[in-house]
Amino acid sequence: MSQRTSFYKFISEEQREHPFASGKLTGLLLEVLSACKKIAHLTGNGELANEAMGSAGSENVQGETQKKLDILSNDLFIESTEWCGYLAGMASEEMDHCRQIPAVFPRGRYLITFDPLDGSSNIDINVSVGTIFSILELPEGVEDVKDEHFLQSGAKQVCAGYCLYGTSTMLVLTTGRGVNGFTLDPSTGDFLLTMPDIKIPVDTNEYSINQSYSRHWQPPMKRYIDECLQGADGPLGKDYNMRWVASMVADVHRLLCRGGIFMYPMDQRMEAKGVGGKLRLLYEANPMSFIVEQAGGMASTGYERIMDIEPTALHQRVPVVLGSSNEVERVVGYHRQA
Ligand code: P6P
Repeated sequence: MSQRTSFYKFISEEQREHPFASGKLTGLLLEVLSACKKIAHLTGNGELANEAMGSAGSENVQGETQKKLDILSNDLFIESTEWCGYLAGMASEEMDHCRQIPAVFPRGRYLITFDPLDGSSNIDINVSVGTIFSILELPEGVEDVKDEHFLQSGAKQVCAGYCLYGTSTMLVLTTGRGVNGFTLDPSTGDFLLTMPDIKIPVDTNEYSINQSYSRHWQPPMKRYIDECLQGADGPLGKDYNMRWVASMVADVHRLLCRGGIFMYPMDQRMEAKGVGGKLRLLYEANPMSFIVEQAGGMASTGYERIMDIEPTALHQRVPVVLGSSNEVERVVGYHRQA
């Protein structure tokens, strides 16, 4: 029998350390995990479930082609959590507007934003994808939940996490007291503590960016990547390695495990379109920033701390530079100098 700590035991012990904890967050997280297990099963079938593969023939609010699994995962997440009585409303990458919990279910005081299947463009090539989620509190005195109630800075998050559907299924979570990783034991369905108290190394020589867009980057980003490419003979005095999975959950998980810097910067294409970046603030940048900061890393747009941004729209996009703190500091310094 495994001697490892189950997620339920871990979160119950954490809850006991909060004298005023009601157990509502624990209850919500258990249903979020139930949703993630179902999504893990769905994505794990791959081509065997080919009715679930391929395009759904629709686009989401971002103008991105929706995969059938995007929509199936979104619906699974809603069905698994909306009934639990701890939520007031939900907002997803796959839904134009927020969804208030239907009156048929009891309503709680938590809000959840989520990307049900981040990196879904990788599904057809069997590369890791994941679910990202962020939990906020419904503002005092609000009864009818609207999009505006989700527009809270990342500093207001109560909890953030992701589930990575990779060679194993892993949950990584923070409630503001550090970051812990749990691996799904397929034989029991339990998430077991396998990466306690994750800390990101402050230095790195591994960067993660989609280099094919380099001609569009702003000067500070061009300067940094050029210096990385100069290696040990250049101003940074060391050789760098590059990784780009094109699945944020996978790229961020790697830097949590061994350090690194992940960047999806602003570029001229986005400026021309008047959008703030590629990645979405409420359900990609903010939850990942909370996790990275709680693991001792740093998360910036290049110009400001991501978790300080006051959101103005549900699907707002921002530039992202996050990971090993000394490396992020350097990139932020280049932006400031510019
Ligand atoms: P590109 C996936 O679609 C995503 O939102 C992130 O998970 C990932 O980091 C990024 O977009 C990949 O973008 O332009 O390289 O395809």
